[in-house]
Amino acid sequence: MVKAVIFDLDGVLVTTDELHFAAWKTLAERIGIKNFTRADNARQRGVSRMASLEVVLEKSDREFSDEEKTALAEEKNKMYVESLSALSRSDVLPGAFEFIEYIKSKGIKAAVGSASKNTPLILEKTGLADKFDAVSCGLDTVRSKPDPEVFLTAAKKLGVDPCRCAVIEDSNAGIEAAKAGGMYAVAVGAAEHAPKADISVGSLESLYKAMDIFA
Ligand code: B16
Ligand code: MG
Repeated sequence: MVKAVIFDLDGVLVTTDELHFAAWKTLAERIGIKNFTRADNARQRGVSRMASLEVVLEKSDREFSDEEKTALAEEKNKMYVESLSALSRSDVLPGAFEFIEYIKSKGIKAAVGSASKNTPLILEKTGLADKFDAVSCGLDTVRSKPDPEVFLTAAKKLGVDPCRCAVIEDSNAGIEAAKAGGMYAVAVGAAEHAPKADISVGSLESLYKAMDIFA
């Protein structure tokens, strides 16, 4: 039986995925890449900032030093964080608050497992900060999804055996990370057809509605 649910953040709980895309596209254009697409952006879902930068730089004909890469990642993050200033409760995806309340009412713990180093800021701005028993994010980890580190850290903080945790993810890398950690993997949204997922749903809202029917 599941004793904890670990929620991915970007694309599962909040709509920050569009803000990431806008900031990466602006950066890409600034360095002369005109054809940075949504398909490229899809490969950035769930992976770290530096791994996301590599997806952008693949489209450039020039080489970048480590120092330049660090500066580019900082430049993108500055734009992204500026765009987060307008973030509010209305950016929480439909069904998220309700689903968190639902699992808590069943005695199931809730945690966040996100690659983002901006997780504390995003949780604060969206009114989600006090909803979780534990938060594990890019600030706690050194390895990026599909490595299971971020989810295993969440399970450890919760004091729940990984095999009793379910992960809800919108990225293929995150689904692979959940399975690598021995957890149950629920794919939502963009990850709906992830091959390794245990179950797939269109959104957190549809998952919540399905639970509610059997409550
Ligand atoms: P940051 P998640 C991930 O969040 C994003 O999906 C991914 O696009 C981003 O590169 C990564 O966080 C790092 O974010 O630059 O804010 O540290 O889906 O794991 O919640
Ligand atoms: Mg995500």
